[in-house]
Amino acid sequence: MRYSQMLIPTTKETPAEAEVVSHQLLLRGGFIRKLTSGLYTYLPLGLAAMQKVESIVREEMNRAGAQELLMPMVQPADLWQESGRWKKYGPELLRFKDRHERDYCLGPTHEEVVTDIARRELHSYRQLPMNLYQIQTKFRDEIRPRFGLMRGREFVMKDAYSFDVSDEEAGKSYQKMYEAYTRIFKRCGLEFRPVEADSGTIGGSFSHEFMVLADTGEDTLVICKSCDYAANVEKAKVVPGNTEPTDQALQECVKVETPGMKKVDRVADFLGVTPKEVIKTMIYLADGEPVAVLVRGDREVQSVKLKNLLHAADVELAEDDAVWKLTKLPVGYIGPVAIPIKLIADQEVMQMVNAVAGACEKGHHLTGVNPGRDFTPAMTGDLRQITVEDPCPLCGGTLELTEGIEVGHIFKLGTNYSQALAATFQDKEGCQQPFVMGCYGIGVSRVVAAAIEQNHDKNGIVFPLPLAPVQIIVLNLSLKNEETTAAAEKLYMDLQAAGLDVLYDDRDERPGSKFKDADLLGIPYRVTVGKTWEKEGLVELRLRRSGDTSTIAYDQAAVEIAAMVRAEMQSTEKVDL
Ligand code: 9G3
Repeated sequence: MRYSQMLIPTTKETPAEAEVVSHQLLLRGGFIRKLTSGLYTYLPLGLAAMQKVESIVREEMNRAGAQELLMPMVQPADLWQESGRWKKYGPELLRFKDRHERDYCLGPTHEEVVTDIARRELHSYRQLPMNLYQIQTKFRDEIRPRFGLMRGREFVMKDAYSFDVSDEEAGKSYQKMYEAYTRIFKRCGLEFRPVEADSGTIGGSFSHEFMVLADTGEDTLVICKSCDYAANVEKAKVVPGNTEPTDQALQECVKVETPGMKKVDRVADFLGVTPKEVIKTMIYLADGEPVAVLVRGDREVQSVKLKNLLHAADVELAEDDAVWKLTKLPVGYIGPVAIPIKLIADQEVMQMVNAVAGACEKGHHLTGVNPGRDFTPAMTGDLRQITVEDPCPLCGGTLELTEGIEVGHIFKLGTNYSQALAATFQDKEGCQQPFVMGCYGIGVSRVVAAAIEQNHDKNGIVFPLPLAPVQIIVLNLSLKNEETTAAAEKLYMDLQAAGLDVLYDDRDERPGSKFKDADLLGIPYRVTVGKTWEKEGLVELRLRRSGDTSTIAYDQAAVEIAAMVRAEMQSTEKVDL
């Protein structure tokens, strides 16, 4: 490709709306342009980078025995009515009517459509296992699209769906996808961790997220320094501390005046205890119902754990005025004793002895509160946010918290969708059985952004070679000099003939701005044809990641550089699990 003829509108300034580095660099590098909120055009180099991700995904999915198909993006409402999800989703599901007034939605995912294919075309256990996948544009009407390709409303997803005769066989399909994902993200040159995840509302009983570690990730992970345990904090189980039963005598439960003391720390200070000895009572709305959630004073509630324990579709912390309106309880003085609403306690609270808690009376707290004697929760469970002080649930080692960008998510679906859509196959005994399914997603466009989050420096992107839109850029620094230009052009043609993706910078620009653009675009290999060639017949090679530069005799350059690029590509393709 000749730079002078390409649409690569690089810019020096950083657009104000771009908050994260990948969004800034994708805009500055002329890789994407915003059409409107959450909708982006992939300009030529942006599309080329995304297609590198797609081809790695396609190779590994095919290697795993999956078959590629392409389903419609527009989906008829009746399939979603059959699965019961038409009403389940709010405005995030973009719905519309066609000219015949029939209801449709833009596909945010394709469980219903693929299950409909299965029920029509898969009839016998002999046809199983089967894994069908597509790489396709999805639409989810996010309320606040931001971070460019990281959270767009329209995005490119690889979504795969497996069909098996039994849970055991479905486990094998799941494992195959787990391994394929590991290969995919390794080949993309990403530092990632598979983590146990909360399977959320799609009802699967088991799932793993694949997280690219990066500070701007929207998910918080807990990872162990000693073993390969990793989990989304929404799911990470807390090992109950083995607090030996204290021999403390149980005090009487006494009401004390705590005027204006609403916060745990203030009450603890005022009463001369630590927050660890205070029971914190938070009022949540679980599907609209108020519940009182108890955690130790120095802990935080993990709301996804609460949601899962209550099997609620939605839980949220009640605003202060809602608390008063719904419960007539004085915010800041709420406690578990004689409270007129459902009590849910974190397991740790039940070990507390002689604790402080709100008295459910303005300006008053209780001391000497003992769980089991003074209150009995309707439910107890692991509800609190894990901390780095907690031991690794697997090996007891030290935990650390880090941010991650979810680039993949795989789920065991069981028979949720096959039962809802009466999608069955005939088993060995001739009986009709519902397919046991799994579904597997990769955010293809998000992988490009995540790769940039993890691979950039002050000069711009540092593409991992497998994802680079072009592998080499050839800079001609003496455009006016016919010999130099002829040499540069020949080198460009030879490198292209060697099968490499080459960008030839033939623009009439100063060397400095060519160097800046090559760095900004993150192109792994930069070859310069200029003075050094004119004087000594040498070209300069510079590696973007390390900054290492070397000179190569012109007539060896194409062969040597092609060999280097091929060698590096092969090393990324050889992935041992
Ligand atoms: C919707 C809307 C948004 C959604 C969904 C449905 C997420 C929805 C979960 C999945 C699960 C897997 C197959 C590929 C991998 C992910 N957001 N999910 O089902 F209607 Cl508006 O999509 N699907």
